[in-house]
Amino acid sequence: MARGRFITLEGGEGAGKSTQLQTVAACLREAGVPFITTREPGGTARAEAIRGLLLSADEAEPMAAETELLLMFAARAQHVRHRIEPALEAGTWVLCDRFTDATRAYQGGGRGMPLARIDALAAWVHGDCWPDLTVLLDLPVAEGLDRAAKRGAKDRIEQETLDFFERVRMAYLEQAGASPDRFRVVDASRSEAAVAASLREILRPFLQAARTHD
Ligand code: T5A
Repeated sequence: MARGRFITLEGGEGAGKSTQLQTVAACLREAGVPFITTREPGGTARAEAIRGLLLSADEAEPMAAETELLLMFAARAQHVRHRIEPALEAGTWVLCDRFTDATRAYQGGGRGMPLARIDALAAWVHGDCWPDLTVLLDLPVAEGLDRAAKRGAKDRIEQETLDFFERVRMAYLEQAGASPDRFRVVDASRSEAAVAASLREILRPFLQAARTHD
């Protein structure tokens, strides 16, 4: 049986990942591809519990950058072992809201943790289980934060500074530039419909190539 394909959506706060995950899901459904949707941090019961730790603010004991990085990978280890790998092995496609590229952008670019350390953790936790396709929804930081703010209270990471999110954006764009075969960058400042149309354009040849290779 052919291994499933692994697709991730990435981007800064409020970029529209959750919204556009539905577009990708609709494309896969129309193509008759078996798939699951999931997210990081999270995706399994234990990983969702770790997400709770990561996103809740506690001013009495601020989270150390090292703790944050290790918790991201602790959640990812559960997710990869119990959800992502079993699905891919069963021929099911995995559509995931964020993965290790987010760690490179947020903990690497945003927090300034050494990329070599992040890459070593990634190699340990998920080996060569990297996405086959990553769509980066890119938009100016202020626009994304405005959109996210309309949704309500900010979580711990959303309380970061504008500079932090500018570094995250730059780190994402650098990663996309360094891996052009895997990344597609989409201008996410346009309407939901325009962004959805771009995603459909990206997925058409990807689905065709997957059919040819299987
Ligand atoms: N994190 C995560 C790390 O630091 N390291 C890691 O390794 C990982 C995996 C997770 C947090 O953890 C951090 C990153 C995050 O800070 P999250 O919930 O996954 O949190 O991520 P968020 O970015 O916070 O998710 P958001 O829900 O804020 O962003 P989305 O999913 O990109 O945006 P979405 O689709 O919910 O849209 C936000 C709002 O904008 C509207 C939507 O209707 C919604 O109201 N919208 C648009 N408005 C106008 N035009 C468009 N084109 C729009 N598209 C959506």
